[in-house]
Amino acid sequence: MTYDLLIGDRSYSSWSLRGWLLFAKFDIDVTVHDTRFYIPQFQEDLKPFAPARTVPVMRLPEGGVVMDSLAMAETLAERHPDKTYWPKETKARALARGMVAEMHSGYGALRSACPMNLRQSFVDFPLSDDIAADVARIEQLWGLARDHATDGPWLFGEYSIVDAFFAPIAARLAGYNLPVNDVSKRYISHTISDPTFLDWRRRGLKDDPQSTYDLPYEAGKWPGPD
Ligand SMILES: N[C@@H](CCC(=O)N[C@@H](CS)C(=O)NCC(=O)O)C(=O)O
Repeated sequence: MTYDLLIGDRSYSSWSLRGWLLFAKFDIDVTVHDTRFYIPQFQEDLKPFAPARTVPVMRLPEGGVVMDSLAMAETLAERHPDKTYWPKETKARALARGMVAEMHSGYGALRSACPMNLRQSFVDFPLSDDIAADVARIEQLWGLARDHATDGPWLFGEYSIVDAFFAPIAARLAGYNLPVNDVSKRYISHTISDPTFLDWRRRGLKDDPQSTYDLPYEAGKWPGPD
């Protein structure tokens, strides 16, 4: 028996990407169930995962539903102590938990103006002060994380929950062509070139696009590898 995971549109569902990375990057067996937004079937697909109302949501192999990406992350970390879901070192782990919590509840300006869209970039997206403030805060935290990093290219060196949670942020910074410093550029490039991310993105490209995510900016090619 494996976990079951329900996810939404791979090109657009940032929370689904986070939830899926929690399995894919840590080599945890899972049966993935796909649904799509803006179709009546979405509500039907959610029913076996009651009481969840959003994706991602997972079911434990023994039964029991865990909704919400943050609850999923904590549950998987608790159930798989052999995997380095959180950084091992105490101070790094404290910062990592705070970063994930802040990501989960924060960066509203960036998230609402720049919905994740892995199909294309927006070359002339206008940067507002609110979005610039979110980006500055994210870069501050990424810099602090790198100060704690062990060997490795991820925020704390080795891949952790923090990287799963910031992957869609990295994709937004790249896709909306937002100005970032060199540390961020390297991290973003690493994130959107990672084979696991590429696998997710390629599968999403096979779906029909959702016009809801069209925005009135000049569209360009996706900035990462295909
Ligand atoms: N706090 C939730 C957010 C989940 C969420 O908003 N999911 C979106 C997709 S990215 C969704 O299911 N939207 C469909 C709806 O609200 O009907 C989490 O961390 O999992």
